[in-house]
Parts: sequence; C-alpha cells; structure tokens
Amino acid sequence: MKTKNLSFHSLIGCIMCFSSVYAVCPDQTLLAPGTISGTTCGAGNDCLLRPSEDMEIEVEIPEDGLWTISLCGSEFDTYLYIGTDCGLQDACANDNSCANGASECYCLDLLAGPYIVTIEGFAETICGNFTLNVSSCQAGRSR
Ligand SMILES: [Ca+2]
Ligand SMILES: [Ca+2]
Ligand SMILES: [Ca+2]
Repeated sequence: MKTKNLSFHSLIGCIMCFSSVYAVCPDQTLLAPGTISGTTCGAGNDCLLRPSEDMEIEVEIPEDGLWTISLCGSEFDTYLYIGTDCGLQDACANDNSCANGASECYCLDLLAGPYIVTIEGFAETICGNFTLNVSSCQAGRSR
C-alpha cells in the first residue's frame, strides 16, 4: 500500500491550486473500476492547472496494477490531470488521446490508493459534459 505524505502534498497542492484552500476538493468520489458523469459548466475554476472551470474527482484504486483513466466520449475538449492530491499532475497529464480533443491516460502503473482526477477544459471559456471511466487494463479493453 502506498503511504501518503499529507503535509508535503498539501503544500504542493496549495502552490499549484491556490483556490482549493477555499473550495471543497474533491467534488465527487469514485471507487474503481467505474464510471461517473457530470459537467464542468458552473463547477468553478477552483484548480489552476488550467484557467477553465474544473471538476476534481477522487478515484480510489483498489489494487496495484495497470489502470486506464479515460475521458473518451466527453462532449468537450478536455484536459485530464491525475495526481496524488488536489491540484497535482504527478501521475499523468493528457490533452488529446481520444477523439474530439478528449483525454485519456492509458494503462497507468498505479499503486492502490486515492488519486485526484482533475477535469479541465482546453481554454478558459471551455466547459461541458464529461464521462470519466476508470478500468483495469488486466481486465482487457478494446481500443
Ligand atoms: Ca481550472
Ligand atoms: Ca471546480
Ligand atoms: Ca484536449
């Protein structure tokens, strides 16, 4: 199991994501494998990874292994960041791995534990409906 250095990550999280001091992070949680849908429109620009409105979703990875975290099928041009705390991208960052500018981190080698997935738009005024899917690579996946 991964151990999390809270003070270190909180410090870095504050530097990279200033307004998370004032906002609630995460917005939602998801136990992997699974899917969650929502919208970033009206969700607030709480994380400064991009200047757009954003959603932060805590994804609980239940076991060490290869995991795909995907926004494929989302209805706008997304950016995807995956980190060990709010505002971080230390696990993965992706812009356009799937169609229509949507983002995917494919078969990441992850330790079990919580990760914060930040869903942003490619530009300040871009927001929309997203579908976040987290699946195990070992379970097989067509692409
Ligand atoms: Ca943002
Ligand atoms: Ca937000
Ligand atoms: Ca994109």
